[in-house]
Amino acid sequence: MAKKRRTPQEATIDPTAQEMLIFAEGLDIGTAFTRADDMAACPIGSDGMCCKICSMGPCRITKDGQTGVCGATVDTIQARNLIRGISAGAAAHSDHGRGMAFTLKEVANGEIEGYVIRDVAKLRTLAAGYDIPIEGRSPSEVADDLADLYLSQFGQQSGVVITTKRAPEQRQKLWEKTGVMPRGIDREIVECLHRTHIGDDQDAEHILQHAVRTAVGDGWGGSMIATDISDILFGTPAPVLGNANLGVLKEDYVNIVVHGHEPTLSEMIVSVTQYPEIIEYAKATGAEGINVSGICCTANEILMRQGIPVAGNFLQQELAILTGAVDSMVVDVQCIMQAIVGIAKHFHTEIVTTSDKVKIKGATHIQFDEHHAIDIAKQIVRRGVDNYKNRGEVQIPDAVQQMVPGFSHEYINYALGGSFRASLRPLNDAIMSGRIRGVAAIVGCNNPRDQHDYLHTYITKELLQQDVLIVETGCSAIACAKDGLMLGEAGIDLDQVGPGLREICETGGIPPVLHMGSCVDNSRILTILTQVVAEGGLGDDIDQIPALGLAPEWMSEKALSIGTYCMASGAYVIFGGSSPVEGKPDRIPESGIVPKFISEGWEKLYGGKIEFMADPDDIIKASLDHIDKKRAALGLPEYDPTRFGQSGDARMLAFEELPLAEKRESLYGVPVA
Ligand code: NFS
Repeated sequence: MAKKRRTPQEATIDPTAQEMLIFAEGLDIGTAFTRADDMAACPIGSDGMCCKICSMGPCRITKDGQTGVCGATVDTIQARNLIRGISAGAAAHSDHGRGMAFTLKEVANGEIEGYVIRDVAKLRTLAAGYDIPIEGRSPSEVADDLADLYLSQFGQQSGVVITTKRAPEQRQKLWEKTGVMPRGIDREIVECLHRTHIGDDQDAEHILQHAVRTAVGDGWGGSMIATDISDILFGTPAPVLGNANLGVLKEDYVNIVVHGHEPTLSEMIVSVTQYPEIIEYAKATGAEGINVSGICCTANEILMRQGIPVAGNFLQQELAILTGAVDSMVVDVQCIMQAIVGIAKHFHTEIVTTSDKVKIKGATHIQFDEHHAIDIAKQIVRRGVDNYKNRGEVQIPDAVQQMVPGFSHEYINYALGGSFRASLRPLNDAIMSGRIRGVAAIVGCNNPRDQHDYLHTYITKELLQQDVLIVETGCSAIACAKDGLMLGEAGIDLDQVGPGLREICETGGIPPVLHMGSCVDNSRILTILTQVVAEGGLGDDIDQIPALGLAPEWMSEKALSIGTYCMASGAYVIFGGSSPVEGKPDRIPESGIVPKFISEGWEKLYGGKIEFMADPDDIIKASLDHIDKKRAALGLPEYDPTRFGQSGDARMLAFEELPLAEKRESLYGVPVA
């Protein structure tokens, strides 16, 4: 029997998404929301208790004591399923990093058009950190060496992935001791597949140890390399004004939506849409111009650096097409639903695939090649312009939210410390005094099995009121941007944030929720945590900081890899929803081994742990308990919001309201007539 479908209001909290879901229903067009309603998740697979790695199966464990045909126990099966997910996530991030490293190499050698080294200072700082000579050398020479060094990390067979040296020293020692220091980024991913082939590693803890090693190679390797090089080539983000939600689509303009993850093509598309000849070309068709916007992490990449508007997060890719206003949706890699091609058939939208790794049947493929980046970007944009005339009726929701993204770790240092003493000292001090109770990184996807954006925004708002500073990336960041939480004003609104956090937001002129970028940019969060440790006063390793990571609406394997490397770095990580290795411990006790191991077992080894929680209030409580526990362990004062909120703008505003005589008295200390 088909499950009951949710109403649009039950499916999403975003009014633009609700509007488009009602519109879709009227046209009898299905979306991820309705498909999720119509298809119940497989109960055995969703507990991680189905093994299909060989053709003796698939084997499904439904009873206590049962094993696979080969004799694999349920914990082995769960561990294998989990590590395969983690390795796929690590592969996706790291392959993105590899692509960036190739681009840097080609830019350094003058082999490709359109790209330049935009952040020479970051290039030199990073290179110097690896003992690459920088004095008296051109940026191209330095970049060539850095690209070689980074490229070698993927195929390295032995030794240590060099970027892990950027972790706190204690952490590196711990990884060495526990045998999870990655040797080469690719090597660990390949080994995941080897170990999980039939007849290999059959000890759940041993399998999962390698999952940790692989994930560290992602966060402190592939992802970090991706972020470093994106900053070098496209600029290190600093705050810009941006806009978010489906209302950024413009009725009178050619709308080109870029979707996926890599900045390489989208940056070129943004660039060519500013060429006079291309603008003229668009105007000749009767459009006012060209409007580029983004979905998912490609959106985050160009938003962070150029303020290009975000049309929406993961669950809005289909909804953008439903507006009828998207002339071209240009996709690269990752998080692209096959369903967009089917939806596009109801409208004039052309889906253009561009990566040699991603083709979708029914889409137009225009192979992107960096050697001809400008020409190909122009070709893609012109096609979008040509398609404008085929538009039918449009229905663009009238909702746009302003936001201020662009909080790279470099900028956060500057925002807190000023240009001459860029430093995280004020952040550490604020945590130590209790003005900031702790820090939560809220990251990750949307999942149509949850109410779209609800968990991201609800948990964020509740933690803000408890003086928890929030940093975000990925689709979580887009959810909170749409909800107005990424504006300076949000930081001074006492209904939104606690009194201590408000003082910090006022002083730094920052929003209470800091957009730190795309999902590979979670590596920025690792860097900040390392700098917090180095700054002093909050312990000597990441696991001592009153901080944690949350992925409330996760769905992708990349999220599993992110959660695992954050855990390995010492963080408590809470995923929302159900665990992919939930098991049925009440009926099948052995299926509780893996869930317990990734929580308590990993905590003993790494100081971080992974848990899955369905109830948002449980997530909030666990987060605050964790922060308070870490504060107590550091000997910091207990969190007490009544001590704060009297400084800065609050005091000024109260002063403004005083009668004149009292104002004078408060200024001069004695009554003044
Ligand atoms: Ni992250 Fe970014 Fe979004 Fe999830 Fe997909 S876009 S890389 S995986 S869905 S946050």
